[in-house]
Amino acid sequence: MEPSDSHTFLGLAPIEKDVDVVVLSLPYELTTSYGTGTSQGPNACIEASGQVELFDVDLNEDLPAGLAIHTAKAWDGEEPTLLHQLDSMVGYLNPWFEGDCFPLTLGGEHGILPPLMEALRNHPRVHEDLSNLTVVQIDAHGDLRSELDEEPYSHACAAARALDAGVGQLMQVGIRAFSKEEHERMLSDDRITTFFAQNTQSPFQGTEHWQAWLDLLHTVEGPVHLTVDIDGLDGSLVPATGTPVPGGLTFWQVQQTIQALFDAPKAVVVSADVNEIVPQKDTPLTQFTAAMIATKIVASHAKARRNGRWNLLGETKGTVRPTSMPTIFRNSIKE
Ligand SMILES: [Mn+2]
Repeated sequence: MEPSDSHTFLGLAPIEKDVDVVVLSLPYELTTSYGTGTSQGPNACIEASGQVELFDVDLNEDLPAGLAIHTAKAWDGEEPTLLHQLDSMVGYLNPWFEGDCFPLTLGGEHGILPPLMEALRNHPRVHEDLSNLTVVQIDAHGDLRSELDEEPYSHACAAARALDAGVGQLMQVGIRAFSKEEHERMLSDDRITTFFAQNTQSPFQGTEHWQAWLDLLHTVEGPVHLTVDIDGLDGSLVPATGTPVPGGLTFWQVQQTIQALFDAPKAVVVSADVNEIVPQKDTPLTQFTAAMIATKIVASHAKARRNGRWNLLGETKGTVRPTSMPTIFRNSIKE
């Protein structure tokens, strides 16, 4: 499959000016530990989205449902070091995090989360203080390691770095592969709430645990970022992802999570990402599953907007936005 920028999300006609939803691509791959191919993931997902049904039964309308959805040109990723890449991702994301549109970012490995946090820090609803932000994480892994192979910005550390950046609350679900260090952090850091797959997927008490998760989402307040590592789904649904893991969430549990979060009366989901997408070659199942999730996110945003729970902050700035090259990550390392 040749990467190309010729596809648009959902196969929609390109738009020229006002943007309600932007689909951003971070084809970033540095530290995926097992599989390879996350750098092709965003494009494969966008291509697969052309086959997704536009009607969403919960929205009761066809997408784009009156929204102008812009598929932005992918981040080019041409930087000499990891820290340059992280800064460059922030520079790519920043102009879309000004509150005038809803950014949906496709990855790329989960290492895109720290740059997303830096872009969110400047979001007008976050007020330069990430303690105002809740991150909801669907994942097989805790991503709470302090480092992996001596690399603190590994995908296996993404959630730990988000907390280090100052995130107020981290709510995790689907979690079933983690180290002792991560488990201890889950139990000791009172900003973290973890719902383990061992409980939510139990054939006996699973329903109770699942309902408790949905009830928790209903209570979320303030700005939220939703990060969906597709390996949170059962590995049978996403066999090509970097690290497929058995025993995961069903497709419907992920849909319910998205719906419950966007429906939470006191929360505003300000951005979302779907990551660890890898194009599958024998069948497009992995990228199609990712595209279905991305589409559900956009439909749920459309519904929140229709219900008056997402208001434009400032004037929309069109489709062409200059990137920049901040020095946040490079400056964070003291030699
Ligand atoms: Mn992850």
